[in-house]
Amino acid sequence: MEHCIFCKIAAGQIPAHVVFEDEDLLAFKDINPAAPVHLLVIPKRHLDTLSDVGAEHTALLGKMLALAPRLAAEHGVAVTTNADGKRSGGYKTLINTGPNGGQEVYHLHMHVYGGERPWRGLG
Ligand code: DGP
Repeated sequence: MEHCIFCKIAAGQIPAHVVFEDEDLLAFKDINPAAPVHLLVIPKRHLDTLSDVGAEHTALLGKMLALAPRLAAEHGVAVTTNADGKRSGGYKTLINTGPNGGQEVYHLHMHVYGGERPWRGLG
């Protein structure tokens, strides 16, 4: 997509702090972080929104979601459990879809938020 900012990031035409890349996906730091860790996971191939996802994208969506725990571990926000069984850490995954979903960039992306709360606008 010619005017899509995330397509341009995926193509290396504008800079981003990339934290993961493979043949299908790119993950990079959000330019306006709302949490100490705020990453975006995108498919390299353009899809406007989650509403454009069909059965043929099931594996791609699975890859996006499965990347979250890896990114969380690499950025120090994985869920950990102590000897008493008490959990700490953790992160939030979020896909905004359409105007009422708060989507601003129309290239499908999943937010991964983590770190010390409170997070701006996220409770
Ligand atoms: P959303 O509201 O879900 O569409 O969130 C879009 C996010 O994209 C928002 O948190 C800011 C981020 N963003 C917008 N433009 C850029 C950019 O050029 N580079 C990076 N790294 N992030 C961007």
